[in-house]
Amino acid sequence: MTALARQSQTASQTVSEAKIEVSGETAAFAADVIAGLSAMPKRLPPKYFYDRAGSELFERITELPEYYPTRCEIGILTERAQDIARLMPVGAALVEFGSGASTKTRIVLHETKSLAAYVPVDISAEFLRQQADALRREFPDLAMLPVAADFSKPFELPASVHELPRAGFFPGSTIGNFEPHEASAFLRHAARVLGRGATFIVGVDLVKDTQVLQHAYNDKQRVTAAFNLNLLARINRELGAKIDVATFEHHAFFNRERSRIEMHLASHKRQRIKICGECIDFRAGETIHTENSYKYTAESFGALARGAGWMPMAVWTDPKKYFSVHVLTLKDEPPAPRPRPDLATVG
Ligand code: AVJ
Repeated sequence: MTALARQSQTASQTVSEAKIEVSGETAAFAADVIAGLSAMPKRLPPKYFYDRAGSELFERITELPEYYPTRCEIGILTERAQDIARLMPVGAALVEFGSGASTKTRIVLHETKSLAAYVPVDISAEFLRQQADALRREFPDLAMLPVAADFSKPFELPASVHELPRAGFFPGSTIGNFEPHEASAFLRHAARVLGRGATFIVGVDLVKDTQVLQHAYNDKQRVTAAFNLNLLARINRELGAKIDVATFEHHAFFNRERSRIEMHLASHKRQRIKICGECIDFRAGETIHTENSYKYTAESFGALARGAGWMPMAVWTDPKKYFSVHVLTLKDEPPAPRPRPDLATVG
């Protein structure tokens, strides 16, 4: 084979691998959408909010006057940066679960001079690489070891941090997207990843006045509505559906009994939509449940963490007590995965 032929073969292989990758992601999206919309009640996983358009809308949400979590958490981290630095194991690797643009991490990195490495874990490989390059320029003395992975599933830490003590960072109250039992399973998983002696810093949104909560998810400029409706626009863009987005409406309310904000997309009318050849019927007013955002008290989250094998060391809040940052540590062995209730063989 000539060098040129070999070269072109490599090129076409790369292209077809890229295609497989893309169609694999789209196929997974299609399967999750069909499964969710065939379920009763209808639902869609919130992780699909964050395509390019959705990520930009989320950035705008964080700047809204009604959306207090981001401002409150940045305030707490800035105020407590020195305390955080003191609580970190010396020479530790800081592992961030779902790092995004690492905006909040920079506050910690600037203050914690004793860190040896930063391991941002994010599902978006391309964005992760760009962010790591920027961080390398800003923090030339810190080893930047990005890991492209779904942080909620098991993943391997880079070999070069195997011998280092670890600290974890999980800001933004992303933990509120999990059902409480899933949040507990995630905290156990994080304990296994971080290991003995680890410190874990977790941002958690707090239960508060219902009006404040509801306004944060029903902003005047309707950016949150656009963020929610973008899920349908994304289905149209990526799965070639023809959903009339204007026939759906953003609903967000605080479910006090379950202590969570629920977001839904409600169909104004009875209608049938078609996605990848599948027909989905809506009754007038029927909703798609698109997100839960659980709110905890400082005590209820502490109890959840303790139940998952962590020791609560400190909890900080903003002056209005809208948001909390928890510091957890792992004293003993990381917990073994909780045994699943097996179906006993009868007979
Ligand atoms: C990023 C999941 C924490 O629940 O407040 C913001 C997402 N949804 N507005 C949240 C969100 C609607 C956000 N989290």
